[in-house]
Amino acid sequence: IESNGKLTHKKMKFVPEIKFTKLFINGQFVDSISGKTFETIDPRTGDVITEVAQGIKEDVDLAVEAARDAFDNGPWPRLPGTQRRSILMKLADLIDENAEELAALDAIDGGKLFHDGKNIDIPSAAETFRYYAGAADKIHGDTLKMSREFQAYTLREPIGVVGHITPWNFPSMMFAMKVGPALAAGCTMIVKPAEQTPLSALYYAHLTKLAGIPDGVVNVVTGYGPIAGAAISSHMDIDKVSFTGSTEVGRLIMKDAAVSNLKQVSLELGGKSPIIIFDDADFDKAVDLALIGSLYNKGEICVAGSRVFVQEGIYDKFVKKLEEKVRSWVVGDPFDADSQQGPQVEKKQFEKILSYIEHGKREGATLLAGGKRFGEKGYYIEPTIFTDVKDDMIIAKEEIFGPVMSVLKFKTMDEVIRRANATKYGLAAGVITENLNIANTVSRSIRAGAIWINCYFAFDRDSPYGGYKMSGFGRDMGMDGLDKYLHVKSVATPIYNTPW
Ligand code: TXE
Repeated sequence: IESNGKLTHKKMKFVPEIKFTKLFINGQFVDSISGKTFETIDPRTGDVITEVAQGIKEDVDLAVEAARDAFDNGPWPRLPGTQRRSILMKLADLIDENAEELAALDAIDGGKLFHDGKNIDIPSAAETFRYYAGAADKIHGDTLKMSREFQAYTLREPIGVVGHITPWNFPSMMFAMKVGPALAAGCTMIVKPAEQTPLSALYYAHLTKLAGIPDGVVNVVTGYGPIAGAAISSHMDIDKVSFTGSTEVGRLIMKDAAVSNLKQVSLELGGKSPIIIFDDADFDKAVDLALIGSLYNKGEICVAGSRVFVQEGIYDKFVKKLEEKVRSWVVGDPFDADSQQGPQVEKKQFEKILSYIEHGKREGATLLAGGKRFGEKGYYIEPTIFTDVKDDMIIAKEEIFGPVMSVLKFKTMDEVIRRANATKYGLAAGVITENLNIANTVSRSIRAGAIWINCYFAFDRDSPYGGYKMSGFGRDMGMDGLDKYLHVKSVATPIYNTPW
């Protein structure tokens, strides 16, 4: 508390101790069979944080063996739902108790804002476990009305051993939204976190043990995608792979699944989501939503509203206001309470984003703000806004996954629906208008998994999300996020001893 009575966390720096760096297999932290490790890097500086065990195919085999045994012979799938519920509730409490440590790990490993982690990501991860804990004792099938004389019903059973392959942009939420429903369903699993951000997943592994989840149910194998990840997608004894990441790798995973054991696949992939702002929109709110939509989490978010369509009547005024507002957007160390944007996750992404910015300049879009790296150390990029963007420019078509907004002008609703849909992706869309008819029409016309009217990022544990088109298929979160870890089995008994 400052002398004027104001509460400030500005100077707070929480440097976490790195406690877990080994693979978590069958309830134990172990080295990779190969003895290999890899470096995980702090994007604030480019310095090595620590070495982490590098899982290879043989490590994945061991993890799958443990998960298979836990599924076929262990208690987890057979526990009454109420007991799974209690354990998941305990896990959620442990996550809350360790929120600072987890948020700090995601901040040093992924450049994520510590205060967002502590106040949003980690509490949401805990709440996601509570949400699915509440579902664990309500998983049941239907009674069927067969056309013949049968007594028949469906059972909903856990799908088996699941492989979760996750990205680096929301390490904590990814763990919760994949592991939470799979555990509630009674599955056992192997998690392969992204090589850029392995630290918090190992910490969550430790918490699953503390919560009382039996050995072998949750295994975490850190390592590289083409090695440990591919060993999961092509494994003969994994029943389902749940993937979030690039469209390119999603394609490989589906191919691996097809040529191995035809395991089930769900994919949550890239996006190029539009935010459509009509003349009648609440102007200030629309400007804020456009900024948050494209800059939140440094633009490293699959549903980033990176194409901002603004109707011609307010276009000039809107651009002026954006320019004014972006000046007060704070880029800085993720541990500073004032920071709104930390460093990009890694050098490769940092360079990719800067090269997209160069494309934008070359293609003739107007650079309204930003356009280069921020500072001299680490992977920070200035919040960047391009205006006068045309639909066929690369920056309007490809996923940049960085703090880069493209502003495009439109005239009519029909025109903007057509243009907003003219993308291979379909993850989300924002519609900003006071007109109910426009809001309803646009919502039904946009081919995307989530439509946010007069808001953006309306994420919730009860709200399923996922893609249309090349943004993938299957849903995370909500009850749909649980269904994908369940099989439906039909059971029938003849009533009058019918012979067939
Ligand atoms: O993703 P990858 P990258 C997009 C975003 C980003 C681009 C590339 O546009 O710029 O993808 O990011 C594992 N078999 N998104 O290269 O490679 C990998 O180890 C099996 C959008 O980091 O798809 C990691 O765990 N697994 C996205 C995970 O896949 C493999 C979030 C994701 O990494 C593999 C992240 C293989 N052959 C990036 N190769 C979103 N939808 O939110 C890699 N992996």
